[in-house]
Amino acid sequence: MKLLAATTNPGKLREIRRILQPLGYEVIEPPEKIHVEESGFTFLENAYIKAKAYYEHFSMPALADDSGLVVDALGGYPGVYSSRFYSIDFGGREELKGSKDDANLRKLLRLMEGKENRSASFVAFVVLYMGGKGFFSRGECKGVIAEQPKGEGGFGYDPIFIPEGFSRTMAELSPEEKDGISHRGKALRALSELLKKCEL
Ligand code: ITT
Repeated sequence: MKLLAATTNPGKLREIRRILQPLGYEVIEPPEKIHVEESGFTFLENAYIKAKAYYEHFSMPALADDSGLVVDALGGYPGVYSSRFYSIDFGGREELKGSKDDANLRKLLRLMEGKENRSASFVAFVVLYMGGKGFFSRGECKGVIAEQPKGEGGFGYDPIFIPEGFSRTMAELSPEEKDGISHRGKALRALSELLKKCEL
């Protein structure tokens, strides 16, 4: 089955491909960027909005992932604001020196200074939309926020997230290790099971 990856994030695209290809899906990169207003208040709403927008623009089954880091000591932030956390009012804006990912990490570490409870979860909702029909699933990976960034792998908040059962950050894990425990890995494998049951 051919699926269009409804994302502009190259880190996500790489992982969606890596996880779904061995399960028999061909993951297509969008031929052009489209702008989609993520106006939802939940991961599921935003994933649905993106999948539907790509389906309507490119006329093929579209798979969206809306995900983020949910930090307990910050009342669930950055959550749905994960990709633009540096720029929102909550906790004060962070200056954009270097990449967005760096600014997001700096802001999160600043807000976590002195916090004893460092527990957090990566959460992903994935939606496959194929016109009239849609399927979704969810995946979660629990862990803690590290004191300092470490590692070169992955993307986004990976250098400051230590998954449960590990003493390394997500950015220090091999791609196979990350996919085996990640929110995205869990959500996509669950979606694949669902599609099999529906004989799709
Ligand atoms: P698209 O909407 O185009 O897919 P995006 O990056 O804006 O790209 P989201 O709105 O879903 O996607 O934001 C997800 C953000 O959450 C992402 O930019 C990272 O900052 C963070 N994130 C999600 N999954 C992650 C992962 O596996 N490792 C590290 N950070 C992750």
